[in-house]
Amino acid sequence: MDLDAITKHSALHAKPSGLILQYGTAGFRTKAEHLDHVMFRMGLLAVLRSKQTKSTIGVMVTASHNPEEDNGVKLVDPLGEMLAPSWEEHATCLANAEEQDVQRVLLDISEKAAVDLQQDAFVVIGRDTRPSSEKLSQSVIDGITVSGGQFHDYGLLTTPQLHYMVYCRNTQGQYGQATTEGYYQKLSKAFVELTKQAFCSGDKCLSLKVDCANGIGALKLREMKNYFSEGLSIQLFNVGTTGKLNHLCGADFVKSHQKPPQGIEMEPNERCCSFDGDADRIVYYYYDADGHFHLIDGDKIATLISSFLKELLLEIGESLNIGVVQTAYANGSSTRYLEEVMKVPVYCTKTGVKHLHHKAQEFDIGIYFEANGHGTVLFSKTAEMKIKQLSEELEDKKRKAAKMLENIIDLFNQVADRQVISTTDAERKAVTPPGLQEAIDNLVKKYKLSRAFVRPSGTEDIVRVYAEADSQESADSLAHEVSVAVFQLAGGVGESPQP
Ligand code: G16
Repeated sequence: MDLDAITKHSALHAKPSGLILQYGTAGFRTKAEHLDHVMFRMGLLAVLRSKQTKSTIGVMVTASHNPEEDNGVKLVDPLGEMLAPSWEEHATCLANAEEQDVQRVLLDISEKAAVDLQQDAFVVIGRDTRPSSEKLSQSVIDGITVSGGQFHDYGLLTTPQLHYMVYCRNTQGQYGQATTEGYYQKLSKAFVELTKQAFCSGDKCLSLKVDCANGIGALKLREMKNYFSEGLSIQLFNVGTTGKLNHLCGADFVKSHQKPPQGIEMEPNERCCSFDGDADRIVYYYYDADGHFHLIDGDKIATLISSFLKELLLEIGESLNIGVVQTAYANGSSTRYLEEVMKVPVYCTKTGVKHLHHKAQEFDIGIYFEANGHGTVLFSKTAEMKIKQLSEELEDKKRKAAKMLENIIDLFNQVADRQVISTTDAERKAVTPPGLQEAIDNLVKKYKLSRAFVRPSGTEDIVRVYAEADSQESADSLAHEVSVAVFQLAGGVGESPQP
C-alpha cells in the first residue's frame, strides 16, 4: 500500500473537524453531507478486510429506512453476513481519525488484525437511489483504488442483492451467479416451484400489491417481475416517480403507524406489502371485509414460517431442531404463542440483524425476524444435506414435503446525546440514567398485559420507546408516560412529549 498516496487522497475527502460517528446498528448513518470522508475510509477498510480474509468484501451505500437526506454505509463480510464486531471497532477508529492520524490507524489495524498487505483485495459495491448515493459510492471507489484494491461497482442494488453477490463470489458461483439475473433466476425458480407444490387445487396465481417506498425496490422488482410468469402477479406502487423516499410509505411507516402507506389502492382481502428504502425489510397487510386493517409484521411472519416448516418436518418424520430469534420489540403474545402453542424455543437478542443472525446459526433451522420486517431463515449445512437426501429417497407425499423444504432453502437469501441511556438484558432494561428503569417498571404496573422499554437508536439520532398493553388506548397512554419519564430523567431537550 502506498501510504503517501493514501494521505494525499484522504485530504481530498477531509473529515469535518470534531465530527465523531459510530459504526451503529447497521453501519454509519447521518446526514449525507457529513459522510464523504467516511466513505473514502470505508473503501480503505474494505481493502484491508479483503486482504485479511482473502475474500471479496461488500460495501453498501444506503441509509435504508432513514429520511432521504441521510445516507450511510455498511460493510458485508465474506459469507454475506454483517461485518465482524472487532472490525466494527476498527471502522469506528478509522472513521474518526484526524487527518494526520489516518496512516497510523491503518497500520495499527493491519497489525492488530494480522493483515498481509501483499495480498490482493477485491471489493463489490452497491448503492440505493438517494440523490447523494452516487457521489458517495465514488468516494468508496477512491478509497479502494488508492489502496491498491480491485472492485466491481454494481451500481443501483438492493441490500439483499449485495449480500447475495458477495456470497456467490466467495463460493465461486456455487451459491449462484453473481449477477442480478442470477439472483432473479435462483429466487424466482424456487418460489414458482414452491407455489406449484403448495397451491390448493383451484388456486392458480397469487396477486400482490407492493409499496416500494419510492426506492430501489421499485427498480429491481420491476426487473424481477418478469421472472414470475407463473405463480405471482405483482403490481408496484410508490415507485419513486413522484413521491419522496420513505416519506408516508415504506415498511417503517406502515409498522410504526399501523396503517397503509399513501399511494396504494387497497380492496378488502387484497394482499399488500411494503419494502423499506433498500428493500431488506418487508411487512404484509390487508383490509378485511369489515374494513379493519391487519398487519403481518416480522413477529407474525416468523410464526407463519415456523408453523409451515414444522408441518413439513412432521410430514417427512424428521426432528431437526428449530429455534426462533426475536428482539425486545417482539409483541409478547407472539412470543407466548411460539413457546406455548407451537412449542418452539424463542430467544431474544439486541436489535440489529447481526445479533439475531448470530444466534439463529445455533440451530438446524434458525428463524429470525425483527418486528420491523428484517429477517430470514437459516438452514445448517447438516439440515440442508439431510433434506436434499430425503427429497431423493422418500416416497410420494413425504418426498413432496422434502422437495418443498428444498425450495424453501433456496428461497431464503441466507446470507446477513441519546447515549446517556444504556441498557442490558437484550436491551429490555435501562441501566442508566439512574431511576429510569424504576420509573418504567412503575408505569408498566398500571396497565394490564403490558411491557415497555427504551433504547437509543443505532441508526437515527433518537431514543426509541416501545410499549404494549391489552388495548391500543392503554399502549398509547403507556408509551406517552414512558416518553415523559425519558424526557425528565434522561435530559430531554425542547418541549415535553405530547400524547
Ligand atoms: C437497521 C438494522 C435493523 C434495525 C433498524 C433500527 O435497519 O438493520 O436491524 O432494526 O436499523 O435500528 P435502531 O432501532 O437501532 O435505529 P435498516 O432497515 O434501517 O437498515
